[in-house]
Amino acid sequence: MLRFDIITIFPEFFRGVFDFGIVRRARAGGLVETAAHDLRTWTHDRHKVVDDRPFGGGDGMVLKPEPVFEAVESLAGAGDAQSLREAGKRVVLLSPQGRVLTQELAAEFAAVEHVVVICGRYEGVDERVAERLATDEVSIGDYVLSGGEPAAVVLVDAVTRLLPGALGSETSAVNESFSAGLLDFPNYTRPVEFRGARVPEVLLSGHHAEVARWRRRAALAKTRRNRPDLFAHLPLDDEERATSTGQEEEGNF
Ligand code: 6GU
Repeated sequence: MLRFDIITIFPEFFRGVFDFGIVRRARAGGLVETAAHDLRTWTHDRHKVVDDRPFGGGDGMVLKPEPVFEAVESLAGAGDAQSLREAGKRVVLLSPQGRVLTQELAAEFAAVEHVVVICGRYEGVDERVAERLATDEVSIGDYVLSGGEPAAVVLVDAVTRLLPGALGSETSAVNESFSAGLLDFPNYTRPVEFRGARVPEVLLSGHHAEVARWRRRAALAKTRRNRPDLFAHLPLDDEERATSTGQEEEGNF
């Protein structure tokens, strides 16, 4: 059982968001547990203040360290990053300054027992949280969100679907293909012709080896077109590299 504890100033954001699809089923099946906690719970002043002005000046407010440290210590126990990791726990600070979340990092989180997630807010979080409290500082991509809450939903989804038993066996192969740095092949279903666009003939042929060859080539062409960064790192033989020339777009391989 993996437990996610999410620390946020918007706990209501998470009401219902984990009640759908794979995550709902994983929760119902006891594979994962999620809880959202209001950061203001760990303040001690009348106005439950969680932020303050940045030293050195500048716009916006910074999340104060004290409530964040108290929240994490009450949920995960005290301890430095190393002892937390040794206990099978991670404390993840979500921020645009983090390491970008990959399938590999999601798999690391899927292998532990407890993930405490800190949702950054405002213009930032006191850096001592990243330096002295979090085991990981994670971003979900190169764009700016107003806060870490949508990123927490992404993290829980990406990790939960990797838990043993969360997916059917045929879907787990898809995820392996992305782990291998190649995008999934294009899929089609009925009708064979839709608004003048036909399903590639080979997929109707029943020739399994031909279908497999088409899918491999289509996946390579799509990866090359949409993700040249991934394509550049694929371990391809000369023929595969040469035949993924982008001329396959009409389904003629
Ligand atoms: Cl984790 N937080 C924020 N505020 N923006 C982001 C992000 C996280 N990941 C990408 N952009």
